[in-house]
Amino acid sequence: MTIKFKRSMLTAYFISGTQDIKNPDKTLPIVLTEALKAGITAFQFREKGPTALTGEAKLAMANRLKQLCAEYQVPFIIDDDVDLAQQVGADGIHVGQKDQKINQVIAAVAGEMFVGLSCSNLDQVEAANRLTGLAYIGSGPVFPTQSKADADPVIGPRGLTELVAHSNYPIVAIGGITEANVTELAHTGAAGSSVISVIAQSDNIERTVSKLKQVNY
Ligand code: TZP
Ligand code: MG
Repeated sequence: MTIKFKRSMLTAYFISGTQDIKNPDKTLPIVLTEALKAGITAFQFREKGPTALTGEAKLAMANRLKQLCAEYQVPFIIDDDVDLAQQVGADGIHVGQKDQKINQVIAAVAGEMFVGLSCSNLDQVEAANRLTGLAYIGSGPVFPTQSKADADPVIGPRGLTELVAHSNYPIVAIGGITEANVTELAHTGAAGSSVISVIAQSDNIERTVSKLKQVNY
């Protein structure tokens, strides 16, 4: 049984691949388990870069992470890999503007899982408004990020507010969000925040997740 999309899933959305775990004493399943215990509301498996798992190892990791999410009834989302998402029965798939065409992705997974799309400017949000079958949008980077080499220009909380105002879909903020600056997202109208490093490299995941969940959007 896949989990259906709800806006509240975007409140504290953790994104990670094995490349994002820098502490040699931790693994992605360990960090994810801590994050699930702390109350994250969604998880995206985003395996990228020169150390990325591939083939059977990526499949095995995806199955393990999906099982952990299922134990906490938290949606398991795969970044940019429709085949893998279908193989493991993911709850959602997330794609960027440079990934497989969004229309094709929506058609391929219709009725099977929900779809999220990255939009970093008004043109992209307006194009997304013309689609049917999209669940949510991810927008940013709101702040400078170390986690994505080819990130688009920083949009800031004001840019985020503008995109939210024009979007037909709930928007989750992304990029450079920390325990300190997440409060700047209050009153932007975003549905929540999505983060990599602030959880993947946290010294106290329980505290980090609770800070992310305190914001009054
Ligand atoms: N897309 C825009 S910024 C970003 C992605 C995937 C990276 C977010 O990572 P962090 O560590 O939360 O800044
Ligand atoms: Mg991508």
